[in-house]
Amino acid sequence: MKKILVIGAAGQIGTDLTGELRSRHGGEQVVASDIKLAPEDVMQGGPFVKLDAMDNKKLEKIIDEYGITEIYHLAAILSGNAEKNPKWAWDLNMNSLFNVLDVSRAKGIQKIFWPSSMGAFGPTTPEWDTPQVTVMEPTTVYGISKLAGERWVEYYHTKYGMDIRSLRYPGLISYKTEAGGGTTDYAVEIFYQAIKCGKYECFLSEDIALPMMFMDDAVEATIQLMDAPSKDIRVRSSYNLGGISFTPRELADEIRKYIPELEVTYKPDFRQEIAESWPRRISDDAAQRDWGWQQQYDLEKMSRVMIEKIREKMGV
Ligand code: NAD
Ligand code: AKB
Repeated sequence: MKKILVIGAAGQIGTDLTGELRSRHGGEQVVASDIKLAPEDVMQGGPFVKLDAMDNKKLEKIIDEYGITEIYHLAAILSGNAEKNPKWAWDLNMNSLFNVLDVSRAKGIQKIFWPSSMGAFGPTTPEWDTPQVTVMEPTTVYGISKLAGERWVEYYHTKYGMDIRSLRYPGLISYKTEAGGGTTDYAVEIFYQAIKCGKYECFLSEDIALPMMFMDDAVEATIQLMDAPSKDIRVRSSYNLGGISFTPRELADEIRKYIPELEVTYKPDFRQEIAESWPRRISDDAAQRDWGWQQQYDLEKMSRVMIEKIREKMGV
């Protein structure tokens, strides 16, 4: 029987993904782990263990103790935080991946999920409808670590026959857990600020389009990729996911349909340069072709659910 370990389960993706995996496989089948304690529902919904993803001995112990067969390795330092401390981010992003790959190889783990990002692209990548295979010259430490990670997961698959699967997520938008220090965080923060006080100061310019995705789509894509027959997985680095492309101004206009008084000011900081180095819109033709990927949320549907759920959460 499948027994799953989620590493980084307290984060933005981890909280949603752990919940969904538990509802599909049963709470006891999914062990959540993180270096810090997770939100209440993750702590209560099944086993939780403290784990530093760099600690190979503890990882081995957890795999043995729980009979783990699959690992979702989500722990990482995101783009904005990584630029503040590049060596630390490189160390965690790369060495936690090596740790998971090497321990998994030794323990015969059947399947691994590790996320890449649109951050693996760079300023020389075609910025509109970015294809699956293209120029990749990232200029951020985060992007460099994701591109290197993509090459390594393909290497471990080719050399050691390991079943590792990966997605290049766009910026993810969700209401359960705050975004974790990335360049696309504005698209989560703006909803909270709009509902809380009707004002938001955006750290990107109003006209920079970026690919984004609602969390339900991202979780569905992740599970669909992991459930696909191995013969259908033809990309062993990381699959593009397209998402929805919009600018901060377009998102603000959409939110104003619910909160007409919303005032947004724009004060671009160091993250503007990161955003400018990423694609404007990404093609996920390969994911559609290989394992039938179809996203469900557009800007309108995503914004409606975000407003409704955050209002509910804040009791407004
Ligand atoms: P997050 O920052 O919200 O969560 C990461 C989690 O990892 C945190 O709970 C943190 O406590 C944990 N962590 C940090 N160091 C750890 C360590 N040493 N050991 C164990 N846990 C540790 O990030 P997220 O948004 O949930 O992203 C998860 C993954 O998805 C990352 O690899 C990220 O690069 C990738 N990704 C995220 C997005 C996005 O928009 N959220 C987009 C593209 C890719
Ligand atoms: C970030 O902005 O760093 C992340 C990502 C797109 O990888 N949200």
